[in-house]
Amino acid sequence: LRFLENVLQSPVFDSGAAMTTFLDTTPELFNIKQQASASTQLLQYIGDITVNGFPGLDHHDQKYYADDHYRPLATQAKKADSLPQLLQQQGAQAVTDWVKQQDRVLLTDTTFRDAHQSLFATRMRTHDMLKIAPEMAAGLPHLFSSEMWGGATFDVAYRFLNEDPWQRLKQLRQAMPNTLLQMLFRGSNAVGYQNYPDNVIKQFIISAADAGIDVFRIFDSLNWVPQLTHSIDAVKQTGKIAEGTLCYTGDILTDSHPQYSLQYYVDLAKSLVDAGADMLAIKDMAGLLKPEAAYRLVASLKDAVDVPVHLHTHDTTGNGISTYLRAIDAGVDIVDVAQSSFSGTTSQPSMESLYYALSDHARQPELDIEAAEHIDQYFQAIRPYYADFGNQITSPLTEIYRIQMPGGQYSNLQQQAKGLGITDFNAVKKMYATVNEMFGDIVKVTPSSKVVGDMALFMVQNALTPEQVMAQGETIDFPESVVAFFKGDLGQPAAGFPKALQQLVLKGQTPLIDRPGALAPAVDFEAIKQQLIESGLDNPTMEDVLSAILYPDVYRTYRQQQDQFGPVTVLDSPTYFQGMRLGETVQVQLKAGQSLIMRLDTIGEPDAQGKRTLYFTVNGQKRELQVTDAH
Ligand code: 3PY
Ligand code: ZN
Repeated sequence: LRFLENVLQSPVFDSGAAMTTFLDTTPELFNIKQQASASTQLLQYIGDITVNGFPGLDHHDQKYYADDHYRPLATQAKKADSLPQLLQQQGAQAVTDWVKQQDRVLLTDTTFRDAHQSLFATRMRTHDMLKIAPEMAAGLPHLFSSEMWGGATFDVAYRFLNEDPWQRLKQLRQAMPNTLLQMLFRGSNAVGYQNYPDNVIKQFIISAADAGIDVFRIFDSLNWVPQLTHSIDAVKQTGKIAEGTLCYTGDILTDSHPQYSLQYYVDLAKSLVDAGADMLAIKDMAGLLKPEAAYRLVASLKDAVDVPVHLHTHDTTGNGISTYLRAIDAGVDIVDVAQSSFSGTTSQPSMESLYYALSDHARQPELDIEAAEHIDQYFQAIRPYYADFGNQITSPLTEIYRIQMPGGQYSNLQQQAKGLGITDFNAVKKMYATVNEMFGDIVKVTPSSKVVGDMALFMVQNALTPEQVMAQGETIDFPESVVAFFKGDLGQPAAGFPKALQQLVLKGQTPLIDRPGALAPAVDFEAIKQQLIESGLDNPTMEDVLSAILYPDVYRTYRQQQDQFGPVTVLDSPTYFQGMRLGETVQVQLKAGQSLIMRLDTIGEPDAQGKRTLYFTVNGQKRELQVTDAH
């Protein structure tokens, strides 16, 4: 055993130099080789981040994080009598019947999905979720669901966190057996930004359901029902819960947006229920739904349809809790909240605040408030790890009532503007509202919101007014996303396309009037699988195939990074995002019973090629590696 330990820790062994004959004669040690090289890969990753900083962040001295003193409560997730079991044993209708019988309002916790998507560019790592998930499952047994997957979490996991999102889903499924797991599904775009053929959408739903999703919140970025029905159908075939979504835009309290009247939403709700939706969601992605509007909308929907109504808002405009209180008076069944430390502004309202706002109210949610507050202490402790990804919004932005920009888009667009050298973000915001009018007042949510944002940036950058666009449009080379939108690639807006602008943008191309997903040829999954095998992946799963279809480049880069950096998901977040400081010791658990204790001893000066040598001690053995200093 000692011999093996020595072999494992030997830098010669680890470098691979002594590997070939050793492994030829002892193939059963192959797993040990993987373990040994994992330490090299991790050191390489840590070395690179230590010297060069995390991609996209300013490189600064590593921060110190206070010891959080957070100690998880001893917990045991309740396995029986919970909603996942009800769903599994009796089906979706049994769950929705149960929801309708509840007098108290139910809660969905968005902390693992929308909250960090909207506050910290979707960067929360699975490592930080898994540490608290069992306590959430046990301490919050009355939740309707945890929204923990979908939206932007899928590509960000691969792109920036070196994580497999499917793995996250399976790990959380295991950690939260008594909680319904919910995802945000872009009806015809799945978790991507473009339309995909029907067989891809259907297979994605099947694979997500198999991996653990119970509730699919399905929306279309133009509220175009034909793009929702196919996904609703696919979810129903899996036996899971299909939540059909109305994206809320305009203002039903005024006649300033005549196409988005109360009647429009009621008609939309009826169409979604007719299409088979088990529940309805009102998705107020920008925080436009004012308290009185919430009351009228929820009351009208409850009159018009017989399925539970689930309300989602963002607190961007500052009135989230008031909106929920009025919706709760009108009979809304479920509302979306986040743990306090990840709530407010562009995120959802706070779970704990809502609980107290409903003190002495007949519909106060069933919640162990002290358990919730204890859980929130954990999120308080990890929030600083993500501060560098924050959107700098610290207070309500009431101008959003006019600009109508979704919570998750604000900071993205700010970054895009900066990247283009546009310093006056107020001009971009104003133009965003102008472009919305030029486009015929459309629903703005991923991906339609990106089209409006791209056009606003384009017009500000080129100092174009709407009049100039209309006068000079034939010679203007419009952004790609704008051309795709006017071609009908995202579907059809409620009031159709403004014809004159459409002609200028399309320059003779014929627009689609049918559903793009139905027209696109089916993807050959077997052929993609073969390509993955040829690219060196052993036994690709259907999940690998889907990821390769949705995000070919991102997925390829992820796999290259995996080969280079190995299992970085085992690192704690401060180490993952900022590397190590001199003299620091970090311990990681590679798997049960297998730890690495790593200390960074010295960082050498760059040589003539800009390479620095870093000296570590790993499990008592000296190690060194070279990192190119990119500065
Ligand atoms: C997403 O599509 O990711 C959203 O959160 C839209 O609001
Ligand atoms: Zn949202």
